[in-house]
Amino acid sequence: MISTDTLSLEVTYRESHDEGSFRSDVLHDFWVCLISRQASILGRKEVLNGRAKFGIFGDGKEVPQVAMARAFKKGDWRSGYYRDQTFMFARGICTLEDFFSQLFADTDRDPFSGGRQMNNHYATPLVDKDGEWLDQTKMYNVSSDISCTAGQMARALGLASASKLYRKIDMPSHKTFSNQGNEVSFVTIGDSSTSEGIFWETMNAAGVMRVPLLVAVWDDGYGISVPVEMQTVKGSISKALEGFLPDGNGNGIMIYTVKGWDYPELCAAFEKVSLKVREKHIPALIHVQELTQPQGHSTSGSHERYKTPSRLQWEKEHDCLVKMEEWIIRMKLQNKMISMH
Ligand SMILES: Cc1ncc(C[n+]2csc(CCOP(=O)(O)OP(=O)(O)O)c2C)c(N)n1
Ligand SMILES: [Mg+2]
Repeated sequence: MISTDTLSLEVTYRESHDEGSFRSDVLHDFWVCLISRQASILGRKEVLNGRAKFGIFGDGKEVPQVAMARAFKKGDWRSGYYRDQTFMFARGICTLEDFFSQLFADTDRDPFSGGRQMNNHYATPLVDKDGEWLDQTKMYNVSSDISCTAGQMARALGLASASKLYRKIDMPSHKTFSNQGNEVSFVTIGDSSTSEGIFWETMNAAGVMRVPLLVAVWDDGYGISVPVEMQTVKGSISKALEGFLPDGNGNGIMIYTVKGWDYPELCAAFEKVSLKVREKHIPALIHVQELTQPQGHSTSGSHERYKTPSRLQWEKEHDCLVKMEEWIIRMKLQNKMISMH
């Protein structure tokens, strides 16, 4: 276990930032992204130096996650997978100490699974220490992550269905579970995991049942070593899903595409789409494209072995932190920032 003294920087989303200026919001988000990247880099080192058994990290997926965190309100649910540390930092549900405690399987300090889960597997409690229900309408809720890819889909659908029922049926004794169905169930999934059966079953059921489900696909072009063209029809999940687009009566799934390095577009997309999902209970999918894996898939391999030199170069240039920094400078929003990546 590394000393927590060196990790006292708690990455906590400050509620006051909602009212703050655009500039300080942007710089705050960028700061969270930079801290998160350093956590990924340090995490990999800890594993390769033999101090932790395995690591899988969210590097290359930071920017869309600060955007998603802005749209994620108290009462909402996230059901996701192992890339989401930046979202967790941004929403203040995970500190660096929590993050590394789970990496080191620390049974006393890992708040998500007591050292039982792989790293980057999150959860929030449903009950207090006396076994009484917590008020989920006042919390940022995370259903327990599991390692089988796409397994998060069915749970996200169940949570979205619950909100639909709570809007339809008034249950005064259940006020701590739902604010009259005004929650959004956010689910994150990788591009290659969208090939799994449960992804398609969930999309179909969500469209049929018209539930408040928002699917975010983190598309980094690979499922470990398999490129997306060999995994997804037409090489694009948003293209493959075109038949799901809503008809004139709002039956179907709203589908949007956005580049994973485009901070202002990502913020706008998550804000606008989540508002529609929340109000109208029409499910949506945001296909977040052109993401990267600066350190490869996990600590069990090196992507230099299967990605071409030109792909590796493209990833360097399209790293979402590089792109966000370029945009900050173009917009003249920078402070005395120290580039950490
Ligand atoms: C059901 C299941 N099959 C296979 C695996 C092994 N596995 C872990 S991650 C992964 C690739 C996932 O790729 P993608 O969905 O694109 O997410 P990324 O890691 O690229 O963000 C695979 C095949 C698994 N964990 N669960
Ligand atoms: Mg992928």
